[in-house]
Amino acid sequence: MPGGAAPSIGSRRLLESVLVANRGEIALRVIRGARELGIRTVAVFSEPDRGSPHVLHADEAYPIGPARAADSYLNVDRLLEVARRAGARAVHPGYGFLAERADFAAAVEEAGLVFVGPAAETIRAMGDKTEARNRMEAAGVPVVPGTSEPLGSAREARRAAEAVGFPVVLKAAAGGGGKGMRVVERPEDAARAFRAAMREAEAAFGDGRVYVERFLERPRHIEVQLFGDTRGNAVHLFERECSIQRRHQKLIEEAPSALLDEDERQSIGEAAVRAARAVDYVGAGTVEFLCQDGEFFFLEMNTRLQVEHPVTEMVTGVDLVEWQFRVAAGEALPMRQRDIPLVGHAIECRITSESPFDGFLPATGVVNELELPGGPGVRWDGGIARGTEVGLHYDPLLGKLIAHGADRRTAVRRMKGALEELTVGGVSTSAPLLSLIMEEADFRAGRISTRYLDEHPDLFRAEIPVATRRALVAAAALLEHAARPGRAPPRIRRAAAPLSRWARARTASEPPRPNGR
Ligand code: MV4
Repeated sequence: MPGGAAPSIGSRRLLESVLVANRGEIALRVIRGARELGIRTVAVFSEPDRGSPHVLHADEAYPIGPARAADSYLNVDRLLEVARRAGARAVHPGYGFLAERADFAAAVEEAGLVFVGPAAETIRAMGDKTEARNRMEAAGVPVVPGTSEPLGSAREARRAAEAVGFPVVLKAAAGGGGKGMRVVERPEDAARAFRAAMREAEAAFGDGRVYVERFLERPRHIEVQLFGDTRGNAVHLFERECSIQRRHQKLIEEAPSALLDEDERQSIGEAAVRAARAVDYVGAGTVEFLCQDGEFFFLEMNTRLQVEHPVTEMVTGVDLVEWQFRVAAGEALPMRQRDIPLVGHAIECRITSESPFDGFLPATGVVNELELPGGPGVRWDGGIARGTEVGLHYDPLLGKLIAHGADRRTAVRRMKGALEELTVGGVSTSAPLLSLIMEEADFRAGRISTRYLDEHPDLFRAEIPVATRRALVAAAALLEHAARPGRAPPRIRRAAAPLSRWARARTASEPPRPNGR
């Protein structure tokens, strides 16, 4: 096996250059991975992204249109035209946008370029959730009890639901990621729910096929990172716990899961490898499982690198983007299963432009201040810089904080510190909520499920809206100091926590403190 060696002569030519068909933090991550291998990088950007970090750090960058994603990052013809003009040999889709569009993968291959990802046919097959279920079941991967074919009628829906046992969930065959799900508690509701689910699926995906699964009421979401190559090898890189999410948007991810023992870890990993082999998987992929009462069930296979891949990188030491490029160049996987280590614990917090204490309202603005944390085990994967304009055209993900430590407690402590150090000025972010979660007792004890946020309303209740709180804290500090000139300024650090901007606010006359605080 090549293990760490440079790509062979042939491969090196094949992947001499790559077009990165994405923006923000993932574009930058892919550029960094390409740089490790000496691959020339070609970035693309929409009008508002002209000055973005991913544009700055690529070897070349080309404009592809206005802000609207449909007119820029999703414009396949334009992307392929740039690839041709720049002489790129490969296309990396990142995640989101075109990453799981089988027609895009096919168009890239037809243009004579290498798609850094699985075969178009694999993307298509796994995009059809009933086909995915059937192929996994045939491969001996446990699936949630349910129907293997889409339902033909409301009458059939009720019969199927009764056979599976209530509660059930109706899902769109073309769906995924929670879109178009409908929970049904009683037989008499099945027909109406079926008709509604079909209409919704038709409207959302242009494909009204709906199937039924038994509804697991308090599951955990555990997913396994897998990797395959073109030579028939497949391995897993252990699991990630992704239960803490809101409306199917993950907030916090960890590796490994605090709730699996070694036997469970091994069997879920082996199930994921069976899933990979069943579809001759090439490249980076993820198998999602729902876990409840010591059982796990296949949910979906995601045919892309995922946002939360860094926690896997931190515990295995593997550069997953590097592996993607090597596999795309036709190399064998750099490691065998038994040589892949699992060291310590890693946590990722997603820093999004949202106001968590105002119902997660999308936040906009100009990043006018940016201080990034450091220290042992702390990593920042971001796509913003001072001056970046955050609008409403794209995903709210600004970047990710990742903390690694010898054990979960250490990782949590480091994450808490990193969140306190992080300053993003000018745009509200998820950071203050994440900071509260790092101190919450159930989270600290690993008592988490997909219902975690619903079951902890106090995380939101105590909070005055961020902007108001900042203003109040600052005003109080100034007033108190003005009333007592010559005295030590007020200790506002604790009152302002976890809002680190004000935690570190100083008045002009404050004398320096010996410990730097
Ligand atoms: C389920 C489920 C319970 N039972 N399927 C939501 C996202 C999509 N990938 C599948 N989802 C679910 N499917 C059965 N049979 C509960 C969810 C679910 C969920 C899954 C993972 C993470 C968070 C979730 C939040 C709500 C519901």
